[in-house]
Amino acid sequence: MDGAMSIKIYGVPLSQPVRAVLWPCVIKRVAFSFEAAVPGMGGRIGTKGPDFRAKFPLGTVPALEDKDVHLSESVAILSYLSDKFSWHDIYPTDVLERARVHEYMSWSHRNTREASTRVFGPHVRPDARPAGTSWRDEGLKSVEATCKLIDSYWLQRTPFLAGHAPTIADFSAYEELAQLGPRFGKLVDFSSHPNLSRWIEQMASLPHHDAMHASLTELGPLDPLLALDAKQLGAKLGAATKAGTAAITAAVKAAEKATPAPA
Ligand SMILES: N[C@@H](CCC(=O)N[C@@H](CS)C(=O)NCC(=O)O)C(=O)O
Repeated sequence: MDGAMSIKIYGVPLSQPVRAVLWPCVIKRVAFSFEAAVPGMGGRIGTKGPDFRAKFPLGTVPALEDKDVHLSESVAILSYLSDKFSWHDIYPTDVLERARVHEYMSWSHRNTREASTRVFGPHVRPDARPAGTSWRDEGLKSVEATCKLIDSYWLQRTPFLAGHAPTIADFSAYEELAQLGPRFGKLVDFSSHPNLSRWIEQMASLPHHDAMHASLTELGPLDPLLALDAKQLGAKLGAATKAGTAAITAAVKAAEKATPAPA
């Protein structure tokens, strides 16, 4: 394993930016502990609780603690870890390739991210559900526009978003989009976007994919969640979180035991 066990990553497996950080960490076999921090909750393990806010005033997950370093925001965390551990393949040092990573990631905040804020989130968090019925169709329209642009711009030019191999941009984008697709939430069909469809399959074939997405597999299709009452939804989210956390913890342990990857 790479690095001392001083690194703690806070979050829950159903959070997209949390998975975008955890997945490369498991692939790269960095030693870390996965600490529960539940978005929107107070108390000892909630992002609104005083302990979490004292360390991470931005109040979001993922959050990283590395001895006296406290860092929020998935892009900042991924670039910190990549530079710290010299993960030059997933965070290229080539000036243009790195600029392409940042081009995508800067754009994604008001575009790809809406797959979660406007579609996934309201399915799993009634408190984040806008009034009326149009939110879903409007959200899905924005996801369609995002898919179209990713397909015809970045993925038309190169097999992955910033070049010929996956970078932190690809991990981030996959986590936002795949959760809605045929493998998991079953709300979006990517088949009219050939480059995006090919890319989704390539990302899904990366190591530890299934373990990192066990929470989504357990959650199942998103549509039926809208018919659940608060207790039923809570039970479903609890089961997904439990399955996801167990699979991620097992993947971290398995990676610890694996022979070191070539540098
Ligand atoms: N731009 C942030 C987004 C983080 C974010 O929105 N995380 C959500 C969970 S997916 C969260 O922590 N929300 C806190 C809350 O709802 O109170 C990143 O990439 O880290």
